[in-house]
Amino acid sequence: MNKRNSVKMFEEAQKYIPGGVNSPVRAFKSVGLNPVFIKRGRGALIEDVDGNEYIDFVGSWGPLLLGHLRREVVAAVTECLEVGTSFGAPTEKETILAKMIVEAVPSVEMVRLVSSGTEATMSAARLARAYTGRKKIVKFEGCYHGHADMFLIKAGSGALTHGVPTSPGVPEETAVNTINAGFNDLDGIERIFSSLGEEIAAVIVEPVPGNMGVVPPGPGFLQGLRQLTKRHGALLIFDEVITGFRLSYGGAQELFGVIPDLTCMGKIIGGGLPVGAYGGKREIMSLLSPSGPVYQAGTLSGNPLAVSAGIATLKVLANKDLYSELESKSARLARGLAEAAGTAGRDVFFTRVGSMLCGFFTRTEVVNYETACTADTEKYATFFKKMLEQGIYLAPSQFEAAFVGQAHTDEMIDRTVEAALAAFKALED
Ligand code: HOZ
Repeated sequence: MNKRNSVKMFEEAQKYIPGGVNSPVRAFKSVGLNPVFIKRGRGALIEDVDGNEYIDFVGSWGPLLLGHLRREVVAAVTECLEVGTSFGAPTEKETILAKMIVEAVPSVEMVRLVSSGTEATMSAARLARAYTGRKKIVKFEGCYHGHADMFLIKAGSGALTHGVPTSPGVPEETAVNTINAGFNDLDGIERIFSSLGEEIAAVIVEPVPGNMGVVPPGPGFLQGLRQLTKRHGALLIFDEVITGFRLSYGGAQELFGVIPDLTCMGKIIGGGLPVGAYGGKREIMSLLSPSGPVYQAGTLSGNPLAVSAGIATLKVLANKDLYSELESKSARLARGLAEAAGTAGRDVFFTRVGSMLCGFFTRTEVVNYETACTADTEKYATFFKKMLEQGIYLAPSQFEAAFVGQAHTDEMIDRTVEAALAAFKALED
């Protein structure tokens, strides 16, 4: 496989951009390669700058549920480009998108649009602290809620991939107000509440963590969090930046029937353009400036381009048949991969919730951060490389999800399974 142009571009990028990438997860460092530079995408396919084509299971890390260059999204963005890209003043489209989110997501009565998932989570935490008058935030080891200081403690995603789950630069004074709990461990969190209950402003959780690989919540776990937080006067925040509009039109909260107080979103609601949002009960959201005293702002918040792409995407997703098609395609892929690993005699623990999948190179059942960390990352690196060589673009890290999208065809899924069989067979014991 020719990678000459990617190599050249990466060399140049490293001179001006730290590590040559603008977000660490894009580097192929943990799989021992240089990243491929992408030239274009269409549907579920991407092409690199050397003309190699790949079936894309990263989908820009989640936003592209409808694939690259989806017709309706391109049309909406093009139309917007012709009338103006940003005004720093309200536009009607912001209300249209906000209304669509309110109608879709069970917990959301009001929503504030921002520009990234990180902004959404850090603002939701501020709001929770203001509402409860308490300081401490409980999060789960291996969950990733963007890169605000308070969340970069035992975090997942690139932080875990690159071996620094707790980032230097986070002041101790900040860290003392973040409490880490074990995902899927209700007893542990009950203990935390019995000793610090009065001080906890909120529990924030990815209802289906997708940043330490994919880890399904065990039966009753999310329900238990809901009951505990209610009992102790703390808020429950769902970080649905990945799961929102992916696991169902109403997100993970609709799928699991658990309604948080606040919900953070991003990715899909921007249709591939930069966006974030947080929303929840009117009583809480009304505390936000200018209707209340809690400050949060942004020059490009709710910018017309991202909002247009988001509206176009949600309009397509509102056809709920799409979710059952996604489910059957994802099940086909999961089944095929498990059979391929079995045929090749490899120990891989597969997880899947809807169109989020992961294969952990371990015999251990993965239920939390600790068990996710039993995965053999070197084996994953070899597997990744062999898949890439066969034209399959997976996340360059064991601790990320593979995303199935609407543009993946059965033929592409079957081709991926065939490639995986060859890759599993080629792994050394
Ligand atoms: N949640 C994404 C990765 N797990 C974020 C993408 C990024 O950090 O660039």
